[in-house]
Amino acid sequence: METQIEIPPAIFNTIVNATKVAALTGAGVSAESGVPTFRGENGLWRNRRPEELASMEGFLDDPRLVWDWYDWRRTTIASLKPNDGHYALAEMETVYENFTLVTQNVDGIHALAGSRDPVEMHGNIWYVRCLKEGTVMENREAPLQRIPPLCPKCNTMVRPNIIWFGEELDTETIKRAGSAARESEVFFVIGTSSVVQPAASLAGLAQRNGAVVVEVNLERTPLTDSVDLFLEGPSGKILPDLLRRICRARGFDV
Ligand code: BV8
Repeated sequence: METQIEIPPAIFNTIVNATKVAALTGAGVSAESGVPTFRGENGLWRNRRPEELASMEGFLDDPRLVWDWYDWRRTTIASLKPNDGHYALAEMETVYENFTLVTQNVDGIHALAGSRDPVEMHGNIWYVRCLKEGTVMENREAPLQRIPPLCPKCNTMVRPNIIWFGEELDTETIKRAGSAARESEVFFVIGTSSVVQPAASLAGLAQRNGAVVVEVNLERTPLTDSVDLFLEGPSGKILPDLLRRICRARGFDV
């Protein structure tokens, strides 16, 4: 049964007729696949907060504990599948002439659903980086054979190739995310609490450059008061329904 999402006609026309569209996703888009979110009721792990674990000081203080956390997350994620929200976002790449997916998620599930080249702002949990040489390697062991894992080339400990709190994002990634937001006519913000910077500033950047900003979330966030349209509900329901309505309005028989 379709969700009853009310969209003002002027905004709906912009969404239907846009050529340049971008979306920013957070942990909420993977929640319906079973991936724990960060700040929800299950956002704690062994009574530690993500901000403590996902940081260089946390890692250097106890690399085994931090690798246990990542191993637990990797092993959890390895068995999970994309949900209909991921698939709808992948399909938007064919519906819109120019669609860019920007994600804060490190779970790699957008690519599994068919998103061709997601901008992974915070890295990817399936890649590790040698602390000595900086080499980035794919590592999909779940669970890890050894904790902490070592570089196969030089035997030095590796870290997750993920951006931790207090660490700078990759300049190319910031550039891609920034131009996608600046150039978009419609900017979706989906399943994120919109507290982590610099990702949380992308919606404002898009809006200042003329984009209609559409937020999809189970609940209101610090961004909600400033968006053009707030669609309250699960992204795994709302996104497929919205995509069907866009395609119908364009005359496709879906
Ligand atoms: C940097 C990798 C600077 C780890 C992550 C400016 C102001 C204030 C603070 C700062 C600032 N600039 C920098 C900071 C500090 C910090 C920051 O933003 N802190 C926050 C906590 C205030 N930022 C940084 O440190 C960044 N670095 O800016 O460096 C710098 C400059 C020069 C020199 C040196 C440094 C780096 C940030 C990256 C941190 N890494 N992840 C890992 O994943 O292991 S962030 C982490 O939070 C995840 O990536 C996660 O994606 C991200 C954001 O969380 P959300 O995705 O939003 O998830 P959350 O659980 O919070 O919310 C889920 C939402 O979904 C909820 O709203 C819920 O209602 C909704 N939902 C749930 N189910 C559904 C749903 N919605 C729809 N459908 C559903 N079914």
